Amino acid sequence: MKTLNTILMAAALVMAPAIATAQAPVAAAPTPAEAAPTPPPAPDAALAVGTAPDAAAAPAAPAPGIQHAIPDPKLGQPTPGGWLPQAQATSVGEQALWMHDVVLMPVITGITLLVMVLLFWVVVRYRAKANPVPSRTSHNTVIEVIWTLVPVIVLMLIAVPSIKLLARQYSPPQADLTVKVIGNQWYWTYEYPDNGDFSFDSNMLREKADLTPSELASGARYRTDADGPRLLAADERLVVPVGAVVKVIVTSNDVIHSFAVPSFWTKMDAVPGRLNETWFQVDKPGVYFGQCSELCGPKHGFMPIAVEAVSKEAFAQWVASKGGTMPGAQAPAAAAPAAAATPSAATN
Ligand SMILES: [Cu+2]
Repeated sequence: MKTLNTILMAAALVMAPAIATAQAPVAAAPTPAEAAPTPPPAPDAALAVGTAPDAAAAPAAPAPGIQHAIPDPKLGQPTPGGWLPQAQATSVGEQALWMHDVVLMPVITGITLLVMVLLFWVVVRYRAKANPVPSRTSHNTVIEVIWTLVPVIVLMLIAVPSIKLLARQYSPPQADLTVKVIGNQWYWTYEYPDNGDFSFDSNMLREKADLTPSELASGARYRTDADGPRLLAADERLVVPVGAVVKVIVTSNDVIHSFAVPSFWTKMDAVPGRLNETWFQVDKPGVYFGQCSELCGPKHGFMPIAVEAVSKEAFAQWVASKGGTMPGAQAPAAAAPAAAATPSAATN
């Protein structure tokens, strides 16, 4: 299938030299309109690889892409002046945030205050001036039992919700969709093995001011507010169906990267030669941003992650526009009404 795709891709490239730039999608609209709010869907279509296995060299007519959502500044991205964890978009994230806010922070605060008060009391009460003849006490069984048992009890109380959370994070439910995430210096590659094994690269969108005049003249794409915040917007988003359990297989082509999306409470190292697994289930449609979180070279800070959760119908349409298929659908042409065929219709 991979070889076939490569052959079809090569044929398409020979026939249409205009789409030969595989990495950086060519913007369809050459006019650099200042505030074009919606990125043209054409680059998706232009990059679609041939899909029907029995189709001859002729590239299949690409399905139309989807209207990508405009990110909500309060959801799935950092807020100006914010110093608390981002609002969570997954139930695991909510559980983890509860663990942080309700269990860990109060316990840490309480212990710190108690130790501070005790220290202060000892310094004042047992200072040398007030005690010319020092006490020769060296053991107190009651106190020793208390200061051993109380920390043990506190740790055991924390362990119960902590291990529950850990187990939930690392024993995922039955997956509705598998996505393979591959880190590269310095961009991400996303593969959809359940959907005809199509794949694409996701690069950071640069600011208009950072483009050279010749890039601007050739219609190169730059970031607009509809794409997302500066340094977080990507030219291609990792699109997933809302409510579906997404299994994420994480690996790398070169050095160690890390796939991290703060609003999912998801972070998994991408290690060359190794397949790591994590999962998420987004409850709300929207665009969620993350970044590579393992120092991976000079452009480590410029390989953002943009995840878009869409309806099942929009996901099927997006998959078709990428040249993929929905599980159960026979041919890409039948992908349009494929929502019913998705196994992901189960939960939520
Ligand atoms: Cu990286």
